Amino acid sequence: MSRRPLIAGNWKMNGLKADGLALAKGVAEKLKADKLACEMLVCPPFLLVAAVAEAVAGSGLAVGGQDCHAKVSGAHTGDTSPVMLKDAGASYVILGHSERRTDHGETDAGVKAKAEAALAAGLSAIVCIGETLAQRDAGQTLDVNKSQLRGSWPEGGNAANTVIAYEPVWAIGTGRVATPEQAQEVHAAIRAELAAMIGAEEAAKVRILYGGSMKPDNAAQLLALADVDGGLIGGAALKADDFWAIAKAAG
Ligand code: 3PY
Repeated sequence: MSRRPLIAGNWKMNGLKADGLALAKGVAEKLKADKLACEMLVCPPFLLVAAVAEAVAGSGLAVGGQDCHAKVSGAHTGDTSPVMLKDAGASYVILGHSERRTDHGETDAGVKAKAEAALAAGLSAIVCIGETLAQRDAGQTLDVNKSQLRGSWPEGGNAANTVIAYEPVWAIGTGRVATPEQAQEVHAAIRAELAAMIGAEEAAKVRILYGGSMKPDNAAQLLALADVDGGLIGGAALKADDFWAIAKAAG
C-alpha cells in the first residue's frame, strides 16, 4: 500500500512575523525548485497562519493550525474555531498534542470533538497520541496508544481526512528518539487497531506520522519503516535547511 508521506512542521509557540514568514518562504522556495514526492506542511502559531498561507500560496506547501475549538463560533474567549482556520488558509490542524494534553488538560473525548469539528470545517485533522515514559516503563505502551486512538478518532474519520501522529511523550523536546524497533512496533499496533475500527482496507491507507525529536540525522531510518508515513517535526522544523533535509529523506 503506497501512502504519500507527510512531513509536517509543528512550530509550537515560536517565531515572530518576520521569522515565520522568512522560514515559510524559505521552505516554499525549495519546494517550488525541487518538487518532492512527499507532502509538506507548516503549522505556525495562530497569529501567523493567514500571513504564512498568503506568502506560500501556489508553492504546494500546505499550512495548518496547532489546535482549534470544537465549536464554530460563540462565547469562547481566546479560542479559535476550525472555520476561522480554514478561512485563514489552513488545510490541516494538529489536535491533542501532548503539550496540550498536559498544559491544557485535553482529554481524548475533547480531542475527538475538536477533530469532528475540524472535519466539518473542511480541515484534515492530525490527531496526536503517545505514551509517557512511566507508561512505557510499566509495559503499557501499546494499550495506552490503542486507547488514545479509539478515544480521539473522529466519527467520520478516514484516510483522506485524518492523520495519526504517534509522539512518545518522552521523545518530545528531549532529544531522545524512539528506536526504529520501538517506532515500528507502535505504528504497526496503531494500524492494526485502526483496522479493527474502520476496516483493514481503509486502515492501510491512513498515514501514521512519527513525532518526537525527528531530525535530519535520524529521519531516513525512521521514515524507511514500513508503517511510518512521515513525521511531525518540532525543533528541526524551525530551520528551513533541516526541515528540507527531513523532507528529502521522505522522498
Ligand atoms: C517534537 O518533535 O518535539 C514535537 O513535539 C513535534 O510535534
